[in-house]
Amino acid sequence: MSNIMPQPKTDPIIPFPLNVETVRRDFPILDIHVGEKPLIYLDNAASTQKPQVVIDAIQRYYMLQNANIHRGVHYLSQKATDAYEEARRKTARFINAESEDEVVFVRGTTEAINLVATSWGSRYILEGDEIIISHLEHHANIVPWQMLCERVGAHLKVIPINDDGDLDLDAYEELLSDQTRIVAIGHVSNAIGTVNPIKTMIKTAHSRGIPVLIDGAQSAPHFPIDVQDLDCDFFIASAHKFYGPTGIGFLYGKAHQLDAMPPYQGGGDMIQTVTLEKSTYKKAPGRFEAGTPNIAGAIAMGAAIDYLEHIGRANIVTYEQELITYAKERLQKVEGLSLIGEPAEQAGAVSFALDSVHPHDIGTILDKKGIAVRAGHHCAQPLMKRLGVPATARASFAFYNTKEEIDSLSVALEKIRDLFV
Ligand code: C6P
Repeated sequence: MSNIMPQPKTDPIIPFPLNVETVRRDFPILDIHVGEKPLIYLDNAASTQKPQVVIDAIQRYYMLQNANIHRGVHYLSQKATDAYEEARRKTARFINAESEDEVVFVRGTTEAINLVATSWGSRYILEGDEIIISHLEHHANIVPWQMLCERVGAHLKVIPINDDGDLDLDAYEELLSDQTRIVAIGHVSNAIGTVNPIKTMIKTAHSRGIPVLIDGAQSAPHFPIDVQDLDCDFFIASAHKFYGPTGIGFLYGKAHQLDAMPPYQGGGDMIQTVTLEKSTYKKAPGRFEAGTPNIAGAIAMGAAIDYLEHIGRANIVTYEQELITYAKERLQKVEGLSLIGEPAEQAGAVSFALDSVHPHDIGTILDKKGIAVRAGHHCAQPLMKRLGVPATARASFAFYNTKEEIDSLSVALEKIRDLFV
């Protein structure tokens, strides 16, 4: 295993080697058929399926715990508050944060990056300052920074990539300047699966006193994350990509960063006192959670975290690496297929083109065969432009996928090519 692939050393338990047939039974949706065909779900980078324990957690919440939190003295409110705060402790454990106060619940990755760009940005970014992102980013890690730059007259600098889809680290070092205020990079590319050497990149930025935000939307589902070991200032992920529900995710921020940031939104629950003249705010994380949050979502995200720990993060890394290696080998045997991006370290997703067949046609025909992939620009238009393609077809994997499913995908692609050539 490589030196930049995060190692599973923080796992509390490694219960058994991953048995995919047993694991699949935890996901009721994997039994459905699309028309006559059994579902083959290879769109996990967009959103993963949910195990029964997560579905149960949502149902249990509404059947037995439902009430608003942090407000009531009654039984249900206290129960809901306890469960919500327990989910915060689980999330802190999931990423090895020093304290649960460093975990803010948000709607997902997009909201978290907007929160930092708006709140942290309003405190620290001035005209002429520079923000560094990379050419691999998802729009969620581009647009909020562009909006901030437009607001204050700052500049966005972009780390280039090579033709394989790896970051140019020499160019990164050259981009760091006395004007750089923050580096915001994805851990794993959603479009082509590049695993970036973020630990080294964080160290380099920190040696110049520059904080680093990591978009972990595509790494949290695949690797154990240790924010203390990474030493990142912010780490962000969406629960729906790691087997939890939609509409919930987390923003990790180092305590000193969060405490220095003004609130993002104002309203109930985020205040200490309100008069008609002035309000004072709670400390983090409360000051960033205005209004009634997604209580059921947070609790169910906690259930997803428990589930991942039960499967064993080390098991997941080992199994998924085998799967992606197999996928690349097998897909390359399909005549006319070319992989888009061949990064040194790859996780989660494989993008490809098939002769002159449009990716949307690939996606539509595969769907008729029960195979779900994503076709398009994957919310990474600058990356598509850099790679010289308008769109790609993308297969993305979870630990419930099998080599047999990859074989079925490959056979289906061979047939699609025959149709068009
Ligand atoms: N990528 C994909 O199919 P939200 O939508 O807020 O949960 O996540 C946004 C996001 C941010 N960063 C990265 C690296 C991502 O991959 C995503 C979501 C999905 O690739 C939907 S576009």
